Amino acid sequence: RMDVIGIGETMVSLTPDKYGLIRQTSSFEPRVAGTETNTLIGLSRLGHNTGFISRLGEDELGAMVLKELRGENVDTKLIDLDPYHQTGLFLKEIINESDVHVYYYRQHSAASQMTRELLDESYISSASYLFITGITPAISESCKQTIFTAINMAKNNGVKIVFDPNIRKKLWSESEARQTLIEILKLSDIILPGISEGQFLLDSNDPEEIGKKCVDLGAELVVVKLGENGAYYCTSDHGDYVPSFPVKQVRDPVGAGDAFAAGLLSGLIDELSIEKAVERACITGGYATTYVGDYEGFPDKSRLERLTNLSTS
Ligand code: CKP
Ligand code: MG
Repeated sequence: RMDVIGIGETMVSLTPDKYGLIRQTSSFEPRVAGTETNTLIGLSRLGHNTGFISRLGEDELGAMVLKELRGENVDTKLIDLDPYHQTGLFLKEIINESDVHVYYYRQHSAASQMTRELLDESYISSASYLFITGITPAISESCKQTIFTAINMAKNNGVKIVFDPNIRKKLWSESEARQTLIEILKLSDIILPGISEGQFLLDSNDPEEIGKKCVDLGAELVVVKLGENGAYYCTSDHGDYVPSFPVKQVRDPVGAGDAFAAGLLSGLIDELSIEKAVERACITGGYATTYVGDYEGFPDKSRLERLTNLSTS
């Protein structure tokens, strides 16, 4: 049995070995990155069973992604290899901790060629949660169709839909993004927006109002990410704020949202109360920013235990 299955695109990212403009670097560090696998890796490190549905180029970068996912215990059975299209790539420029830029080289990538034929209903139905983000439907028309088909398969089998809007304006037009993501919001059981995403999709920057609007659209749980201010969560009958995990030095904020999703789902799978699960999300999300790399700093079980004791003592 699977706990969480994700669908999306995982790429290789190249980051200059020191802070500054890309043009000034003399060497890059290669890493593996992609929002869905970041979250799945976070969950696997916490002892949960995860699987990823995707397409990779049959090339060296694809081999690197596969090796990494297998090393992190993410099931790769439903990753297709494409002999005609390449694995996506992006450059990550860190000027300083609060000024980070991402440049994609992912057009016509192997993942963008994903079609719904890749989906296997029995695989999806074996999971408790299907983790979706707003990046996959932005990659291509066939990826968008694949996402909606996967959501249907999940819904037909009682698998809960967890949705992180992750809006990437570099990948599609604002109007298409808004229309598609609102459609997915309506199909989601758990929604994890940030404030800017609430503003873009629901015309509000108030966490409580964003939460209420998502619940009105049908979500059973909404957790609004507030960065250094923690998070606000709500269901149809209860809502509250949870403080952030204190972080001494942020090194790279990219991936914090994915770590947050991993912590939350881990807490729910472990049957913690919603409040405790959101606390876990704040710990994993905050801690992840102290490492360079999208998921490198995600805690494993024993580190999470130590961090949890720290945050409650
Ligand atoms: O919202 P986050 O900073 O948690 O997401 C980061 C990921 O998938 C990163 O790994 C990158 O590859 C991406 O989002 C993306 O496609 O932008
Ligand atoms: Mg995000």
